[in-house]
Amino acid sequence: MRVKVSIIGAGQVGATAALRIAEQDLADVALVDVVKGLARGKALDLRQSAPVEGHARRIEGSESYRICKGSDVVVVTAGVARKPGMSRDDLLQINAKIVAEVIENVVAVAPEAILLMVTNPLDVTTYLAYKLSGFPRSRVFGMAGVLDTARFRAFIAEALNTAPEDVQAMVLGGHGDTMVPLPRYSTVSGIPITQLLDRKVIRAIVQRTRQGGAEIVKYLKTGSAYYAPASAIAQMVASILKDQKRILPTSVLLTGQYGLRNVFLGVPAVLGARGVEKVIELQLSVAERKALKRSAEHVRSTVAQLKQLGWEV
Ligand code: A3D
Repeated sequence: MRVKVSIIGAGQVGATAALRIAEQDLADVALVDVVKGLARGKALDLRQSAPVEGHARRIEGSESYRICKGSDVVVVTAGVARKPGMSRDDLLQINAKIVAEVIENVVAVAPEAILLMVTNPLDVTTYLAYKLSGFPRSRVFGMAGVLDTARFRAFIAEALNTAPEDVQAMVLGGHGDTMVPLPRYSTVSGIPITQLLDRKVIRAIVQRTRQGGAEIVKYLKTGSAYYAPASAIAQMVASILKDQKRILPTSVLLTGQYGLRNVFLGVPAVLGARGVEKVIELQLSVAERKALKRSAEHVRSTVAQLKQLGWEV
């Protein structure tokens, strides 16, 4: 049986995620974008790389959501990305409107799909998608933590001159400056990084991870990161479609875990065929718990802004 992933938004992140999903032979891909011809053109280009790349994935593009029918997973990347000097929250007003339109269309054609949100501000658009879709919490969640931990892992590997994939790490919290990288839960081939790097170096890496997105925006000027975000999307999609049950940091609706409820926040979650199958609760120090609470408050204040803008969510 063929599986299908729809990607809404055929921009930098969406198109690169389509490429990774097809080339990793994970699923057929349907790309949708509101800009006429964009998704069709990119899908056609991607299809023409198939003979050389050696996969037989079907890749379609359209302005119409009809091609999303029967999707197992829908990845939402539609929206505006940051420019230099902007925070992710600055995107709220415009991206909330886009996400609302997208969700209405997706629910109509793919009511059984799992929704993976990517549009920023991530934890807030995921909350909006959850409310508007009416889907259960296990089928609406957001990608951010896998990217944030990938950045953390890459910087640790560079500092130690070691293979990046041997570095495991954990980052909790909202996708923004209040994220909470956890050096205590970060290891290289099982060795805690606190035994390999001195405190000052770890502190600098934590800070660079927090600013990881902005550092790239500053260089690119006209947009934000997309290669690593697309890798993170593909990893989460793989865990779902192959029912791998990987434990990946995911923005999920908390229902009392970590002493928090009614807020989407990055926490370790088991991702499998049913979506979010379990949330893992880590033991946190007083400082870590406080930082996570601060992060939750930040996400809540952005949701409150959404309400002030007239959204009944
Ligand atoms: P970009 O290259 O501009 O692509 C966005 C695409 O969305 C464009 O092709 C638009 O035409 C399309 N679009 C806009 N409105 C609609 C609509 N109503 N329906 C369908 N398509 C529409 O941006 P990008 O791909 O670089 O980034 C996309 C989003 O992902 C932004 O909001 C980024 O901030 C966000 N992002 C999040 C992460 C996380 O880790 C959470 C990482 C990278 C990017």
